[in-house]
Amino acid sequence: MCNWEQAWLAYEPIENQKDKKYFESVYTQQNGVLVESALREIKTAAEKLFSITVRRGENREEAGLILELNPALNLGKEGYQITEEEDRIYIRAAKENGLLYGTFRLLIMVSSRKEIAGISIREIPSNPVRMLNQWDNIDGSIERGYAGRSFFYENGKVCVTERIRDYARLLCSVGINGISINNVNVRNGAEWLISERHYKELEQISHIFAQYGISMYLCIDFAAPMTLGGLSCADPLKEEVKDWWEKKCGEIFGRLPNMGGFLVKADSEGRPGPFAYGRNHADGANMLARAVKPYGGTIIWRCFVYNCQQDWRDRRTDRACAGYDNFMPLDGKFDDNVILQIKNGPIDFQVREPVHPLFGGLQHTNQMLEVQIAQEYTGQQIDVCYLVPMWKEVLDFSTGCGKPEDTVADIISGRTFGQQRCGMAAVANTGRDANWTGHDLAGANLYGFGRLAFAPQLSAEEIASEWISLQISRDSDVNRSISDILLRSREVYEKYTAPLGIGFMVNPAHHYGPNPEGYEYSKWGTYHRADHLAVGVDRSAGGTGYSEQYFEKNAALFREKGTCPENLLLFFHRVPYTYRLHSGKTLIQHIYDSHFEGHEQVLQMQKDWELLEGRIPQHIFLRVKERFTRQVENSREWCDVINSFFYRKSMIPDEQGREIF
Ligand code: GCW
Repeated sequence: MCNWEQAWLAYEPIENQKDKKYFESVYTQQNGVLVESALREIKTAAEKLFSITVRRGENREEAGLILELNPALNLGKEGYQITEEEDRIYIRAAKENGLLYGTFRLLIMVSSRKEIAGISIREIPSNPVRMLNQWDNIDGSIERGYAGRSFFYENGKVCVTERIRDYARLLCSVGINGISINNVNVRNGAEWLISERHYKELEQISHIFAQYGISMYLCIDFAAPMTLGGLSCADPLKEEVKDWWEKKCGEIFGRLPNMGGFLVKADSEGRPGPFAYGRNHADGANMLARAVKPYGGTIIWRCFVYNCQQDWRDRRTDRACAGYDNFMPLDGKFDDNVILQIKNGPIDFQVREPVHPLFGGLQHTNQMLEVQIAQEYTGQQIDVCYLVPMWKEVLDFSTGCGKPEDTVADIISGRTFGQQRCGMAAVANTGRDANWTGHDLAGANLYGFGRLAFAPQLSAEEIASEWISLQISRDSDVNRSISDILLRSREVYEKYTAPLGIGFMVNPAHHYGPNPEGYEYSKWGTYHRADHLAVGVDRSAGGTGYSEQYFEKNAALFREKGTCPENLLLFFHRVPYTYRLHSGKTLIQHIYDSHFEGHEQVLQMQKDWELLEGRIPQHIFLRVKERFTRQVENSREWCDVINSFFYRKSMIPDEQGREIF
């Protein structure tokens, strides 16, 4: 018995056996590793769903399910088509990758009780790269991990376990095709992952992922030529450094044949990078890109670059501006096998931020959107916070970059500027907990990320409901109740935490719970500058100028208080407490009201959950119930601390006379 669950691939038995006929016998002429994985999955699923043993048929006439390659269908490498013809289901694709995705899609449809009789669907992924970033450390801890320790590492060693295969199945089933398996902060021994010490285990892991069409990436230490190679510098323009990386890459790609390339955090939060040698990010990234090029490798270079040694007294430097300032001048200077990975917002995965202005800004550079499934600033998998609606807002944002297809979804898919290497990446939320994600409902975020990266047009509702029926219950009333909780959860979280886009106000370091001045007098560049009259930083044209990094269409909205979307008001402006919002309420009254409301809505979600007892598996019921107890406490704390903080600053009483401390 393994000590982890199967999440959305549980394949709970189906009472209605009408689809059983398709699965009694399967026929395919293909026999590559991906089709072997598809056949194994069909066997596992049919056994659990229908209690039958699937036969691999000798001829297509007797089969209910047929997997065939058909390059003429223009489905690309990963697209597929599923149709029913004369009582048989056909999965067709141009490549085995598509057959595997089509197989998972079909199994998920059956398992979530969707109608498959008469099925006719055709899907091609919107984003070429759909990737997870593990922030797992080699000692077995996980940076911003909220679901137990790593299942990739333990005490400095790489672990090869069956759990990794199940992880690969889960990821593949939602269309993920890349994974970086170590933290972007490469330290405490992780530098040595690219050495003989770990190749044997890494090769086994990369082999497992290869069976599911998932390329493996490693995060590297930019200073590796020094740390590992004993050179005196890591200057990307020095011959000996280039030679070192060239040799190293020959070794790595020779030993790990399923390598996609490297993910690099450089000159960011203390990580080494090209700046030390007076070089820029393009110099650094291109040097590595040339070293991996002979093997078809890609360098994914993060844009999370800012001065984390700021002086809080300095009112001119604005962390929000840093990403754009650092990378815009380099547009067009990166090699073809470099992808810039850009966080969804300019600061850092807050519950509400504007979309990063590099989207649309960069027009001659491969780029990828980075989101965080791990809920570092959105409840840490203790508080429920369904993130798909937030990611959809980002994807749907129209950048105004002057092209007809100008949303973030268009740009990162390559439609807008014709890139081939682009897509979506996400910081994973998984660990050794039995349910993988700590909070059971956080499973919806992992599932949702994959689905959305493959098919961004799906709605948050559809994804939630599909996931609930796979992982919790197929009962439609239960589904509706849990969907309701998920769909309001982000708004509720936003209400009881930092108001109107101001961000942070969290406890330093671990980032859970309120601390309005936790980052106010520190070096991290995240200030709200609240005094007795007003709060917020003026980021408009007359302030730090951040609003001017957007194209005029958006800059025009953001730069004025009156047109700025209100949920971002305090991100862009310094606003007096007595300022009237569109609702007619003053800012201070809005803060009080939304915080009380947020906490009350958590109590309501808790009640709604308690009504599910007996209608869903008891272990899931109890685990989530325990999380709600903690969320209630957390939301109370946030509500009281934030309201008291603003009351004490402003001395303006609550119109409703509620207790504020
Ligand atoms: O917000 C910060 C996190 C760090 C993280 C960093 C990053 C991996 O608090 O833990 O480091 O973002 O994205 O690099």
